[in-house]
Amino acid sequence: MVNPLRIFPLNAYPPQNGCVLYWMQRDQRVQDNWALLYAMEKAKILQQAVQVVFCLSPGYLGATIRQYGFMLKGLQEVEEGLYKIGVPFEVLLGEPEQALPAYIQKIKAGVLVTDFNPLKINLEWREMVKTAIDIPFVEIDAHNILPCRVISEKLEYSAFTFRRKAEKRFEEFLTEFPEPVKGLPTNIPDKLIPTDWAGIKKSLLADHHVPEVGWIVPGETAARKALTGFIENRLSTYATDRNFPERKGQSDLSPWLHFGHLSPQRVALEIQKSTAASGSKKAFMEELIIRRELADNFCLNNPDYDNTHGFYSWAWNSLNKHRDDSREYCYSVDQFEKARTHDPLWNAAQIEMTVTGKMHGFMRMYWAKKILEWTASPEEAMTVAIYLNDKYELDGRDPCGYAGIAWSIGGTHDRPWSERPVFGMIRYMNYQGCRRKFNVEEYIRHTKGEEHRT
Ligand code: FAD
Ligand code: FO1
Repeated sequence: MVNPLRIFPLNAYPPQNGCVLYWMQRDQRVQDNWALLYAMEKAKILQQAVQVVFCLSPGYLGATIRQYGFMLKGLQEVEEGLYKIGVPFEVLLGEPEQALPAYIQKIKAGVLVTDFNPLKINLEWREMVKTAIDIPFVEIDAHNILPCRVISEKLEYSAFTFRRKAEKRFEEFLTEFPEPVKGLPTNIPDKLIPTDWAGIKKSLLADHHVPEVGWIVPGETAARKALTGFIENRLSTYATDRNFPERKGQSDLSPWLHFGHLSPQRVALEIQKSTAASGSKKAFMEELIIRRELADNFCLNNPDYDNTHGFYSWAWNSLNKHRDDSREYCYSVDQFEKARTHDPLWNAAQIEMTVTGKMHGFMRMYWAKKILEWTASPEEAMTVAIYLNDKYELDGRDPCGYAGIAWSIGGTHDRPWSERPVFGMIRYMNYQGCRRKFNVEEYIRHTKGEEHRT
């Protein structure tokens, strides 16, 4: 059922007599989840039960209550959904390398399955758990339509090189999901004893100053509804409207994709089935598959995805050459954070992000490039951009974010442009350019009222 090319064994231990445990990390959903489907397939062969565990790290990459609140509500729906198919779910508090091996001993798990995540912290968790267990440990790529480790064995230079490899394998991997295996042994209680979600939320160290947002409902059900709504109402105008920040032209799916409440493969399958204009379908698939999965390739193959050492040499040399150019404006992280620059357009984008937890995709490029222009060095620009992006964006702490910020500030996946002060040959964007492209006043007015996010 699960394409063997999605399966990445992490050790060579034979299965032991015990349940198949799925350590859920990135793909926090029951539907359309290759890692869960694999665990159930394995359990059927071994005639064992399946269990699911989530290790809740109290301070994950500086996440605030905005992101944790969204995630925990999604996990609550996962617990209910798993119960309906006879699969127990448990949340372990603490770092996985401490909590998980003891839990595996306690429940006598016979096989450990997890999903794929190219971020350094998740790769480190996986390596530490691997050394502490002696049962089979398998990673399943449930997040990419094209399994990241298979579609390319190296760091791809650009969307062009990645697309060449990806497009010819869509057929092979963009398949419908099978029905989950039925009739597994189960030791589920006849009444769901829910996790103490309120207690867990209180126990988090997360910064409570970044409030949760109300315009988006977490979880699988809301995500599927949003996908249907996007396809019915906005997909046909996506190719044109998505680059007009004053319009509601994007899908708004990224928070659910980031937390795995929605499978990108499900999105692609539904887009494919739709009768929307092909130009818009093509434009959307380019972002959803090529751009998004190129970001996973970038993070898996470039450990410096979050700093200037990860830049291409042309970009690094060019930024270095202009390192001492005078900056017309130079702002502190606090001035950026409080949207106190001289530029009303930049400030509007910052306010959109801090208030709604989601900045428009076009504005993210402008926003990050101005941070390069208005900080003392590319290193400081990367630190400020990642800090603000991950503190306020619902979809922060994501490969798409690290790739998007590296593209804006370090020319990653981009080409050299004509040389200029501070930017060197990094693609430049400015206020006049935005005025030529879209209705800047309308966007600024929008973010003041935030009516588009109610
Ligand atoms: P849509 O335009 O509806 O696109 C649908 C999906 O396609 C997105 O959800 C995303 O999964 C993918 N996608 C779209 N554009 C891109 C892109 N440029 N790169 C990779 N995937 C893309 N995305 C995040 O998920 N988290 C981030 O923290 C993040 N930070 C960014 C920072 C900067 C400086 C830049 C330039 C881009 C960043 N992006 C990030 C990528 C992109 O802007 C967002 O994915 C997109 O705006 C999310 O909104 P949407 O789902 O409505 O997008
Ligand atoms: N993944 C986990 O396995 N455990 C966590 O406690 C956890 C917290 C968390 C908080 C904010 C956030 O944006 C992501 C978080 N993740 C956590 C990871 C997330 O599920 C994704 O795997 C990664 O962000 C990769 O995109």
